[in-house]
Amino acid sequence: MENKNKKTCYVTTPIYYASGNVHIGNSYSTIVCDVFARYNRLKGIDTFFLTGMDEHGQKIEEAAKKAGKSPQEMVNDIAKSTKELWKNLNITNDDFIQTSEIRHTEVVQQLFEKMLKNKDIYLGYYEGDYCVACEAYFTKTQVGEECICPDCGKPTRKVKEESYFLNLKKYSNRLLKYIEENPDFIQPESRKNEVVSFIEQGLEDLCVSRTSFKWGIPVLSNPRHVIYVWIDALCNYITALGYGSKDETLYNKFWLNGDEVVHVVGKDILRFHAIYWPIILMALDIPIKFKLYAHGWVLMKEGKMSKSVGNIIYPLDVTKRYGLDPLRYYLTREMPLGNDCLFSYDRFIERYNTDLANDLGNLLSRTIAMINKYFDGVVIKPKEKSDTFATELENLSKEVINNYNENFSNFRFQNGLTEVWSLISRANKYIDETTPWILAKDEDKKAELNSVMYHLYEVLRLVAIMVMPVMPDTSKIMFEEMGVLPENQAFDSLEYGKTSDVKVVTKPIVLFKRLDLVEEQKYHQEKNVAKKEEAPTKNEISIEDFSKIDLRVAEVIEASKMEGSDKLLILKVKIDDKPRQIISGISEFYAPLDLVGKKIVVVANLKPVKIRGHLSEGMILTASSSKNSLEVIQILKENNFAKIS
Ligand code: ME8
Repeated sequence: MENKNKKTCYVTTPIYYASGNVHIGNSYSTIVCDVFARYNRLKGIDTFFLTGMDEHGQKIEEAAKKAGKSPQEMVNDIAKSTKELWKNLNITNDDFIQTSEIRHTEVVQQLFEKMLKNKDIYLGYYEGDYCVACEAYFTKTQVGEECICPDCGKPTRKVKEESYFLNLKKYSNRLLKYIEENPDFIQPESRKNEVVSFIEQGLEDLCVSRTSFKWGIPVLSNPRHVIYVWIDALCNYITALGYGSKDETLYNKFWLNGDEVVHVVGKDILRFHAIYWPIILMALDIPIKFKLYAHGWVLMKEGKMSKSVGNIIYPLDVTKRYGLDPLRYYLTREMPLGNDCLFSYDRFIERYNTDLANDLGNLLSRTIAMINKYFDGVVIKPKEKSDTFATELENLSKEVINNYNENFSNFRFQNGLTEVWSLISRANKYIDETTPWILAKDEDKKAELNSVMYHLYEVLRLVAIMVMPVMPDTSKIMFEEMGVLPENQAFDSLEYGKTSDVKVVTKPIVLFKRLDLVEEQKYHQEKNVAKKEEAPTKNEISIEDFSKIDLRVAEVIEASKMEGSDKLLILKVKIDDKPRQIISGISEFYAPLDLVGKKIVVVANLKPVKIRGHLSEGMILTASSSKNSLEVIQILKENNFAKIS
């Protein structure tokens, strides 16, 4: 339900790791938050929109060392370029927090001390496997014999250190009760169920300090320890509002007494926000004011974007060629709340041509051209009653406005935009039904023709208002082209029939120039080849090194997905008629059935290991192809089971 009494809104993005360039995946989180913030502001709701950078941790310390900079220098450089990027993407954040800022670090130290004092945090020992890339500890079962991180696939490190622990167990029942009593706390529903079953399996106390590196916030009473990066990071949502500082005005207004607090997170970090963050707040006796919107991932056809596959798309790659609003539109239109969406240039161009160039762009240019041709650019509000088609259009507008508001206030932008486009389509159909070019031939039909122009104009005006949060520049151009009076551009004029007499521009511009799919495909292919050529090869190895590898042809007999893993497949293969099992991280690139019956190449003398409890006796050879995908190397010749190395 839309909360009509809402007066304030606080919306936050995840704070991004300061370890590299922000790609279209992270930009998605920021763009949807911007859409939400703009929408709320346009509705007259006092809105505070926060984003920022997560700057501490071993990964960042190591990246800085590699770059020959101090960690502080490196994170400042990255924060600077990220701020610049958000400006380029028309992001309207009210603040940008860096977790290395004193306004944050000092408060986090105090909060940690408070939890220590209240015995919610205690000192103990941690022994286990640690993944630097994910900044997380894993159990033996999770990393297997091979000590591989179950999340990112990189090797983990053995560590034993004195650590502080956050008592999660103490709060797990209270948290479950909170989730039950607040049905909209975690959205969408499917994600909430995941969280509940995770808590029900039993929470282990969380290790919340490190002694193995320095780049973090020191524990005030024991500075040998730095505070675990997730406690540090999560607290940004309140430190940025001045909580614990001399001036808590923003905290009081937007959190404590605020009407709506929304944390937008990717599904990968839901657990941290849905379990650790509310427990930290309970321990600190701060009210849990927020709700969570967990969105899916922007995926490439090969799976997730990754540097090693070479399929990362940066937002400026897209906006430099196609403009900003088409990217903002594509991302908000394609991603249903909670699910993943695919980014491909083919799909992007299809949406651009269909929705923007054909449906919206044409409706605007045709309407303006007709108003000029038949009425010298002037639109006059008709006095007589509307015809049946117009009544239908008017009724649909009312319905669309309601549904749009309902969807946009609940973060369902895809549905909201689908509604808007249904109105655009109806208006295009209205032109065909009313045939203005025939009406124009009959002097007696002048009033009827004027009415048709008026109705088209009104639909376009409403559309320009509704797309404002998503495509602010486009909406501005539409208002200019149509000569919409300032008072009729505002959200409270989102009502059919507000326009009196106006004049449109003489010559309409092309809002979105149609793209040639073949030409664009050629452009991206050439760009990809150039990118590939730039990619550095790994260090050289000698022929002796290579000859140690025993490569064999194997036939895949069975293949299945490993339960609980997005990446791993379990393959049963036959080498010289002897069966073997091999675990391979190719699930994002191949469906199991694609592989059965294929002859492939296997490293046969790799030491057997257990991966997530499954024995793996070898490795399947794959290579990256020019299409940025990972491909299994396949044998063409039939019945060839000879050793090939
Ligand atoms: O996790 N599609 O930072 P991070 C959609 N610092 N969204 C994506 C995405 C993709 N392909 N890839 C990333 C962190 N994201 C922590 C957060 S918050 C207190 C600390 C988005 O730089 C998504 O929202 O890895 C994900 O949760 C966020 O970027 C993670 O960014």
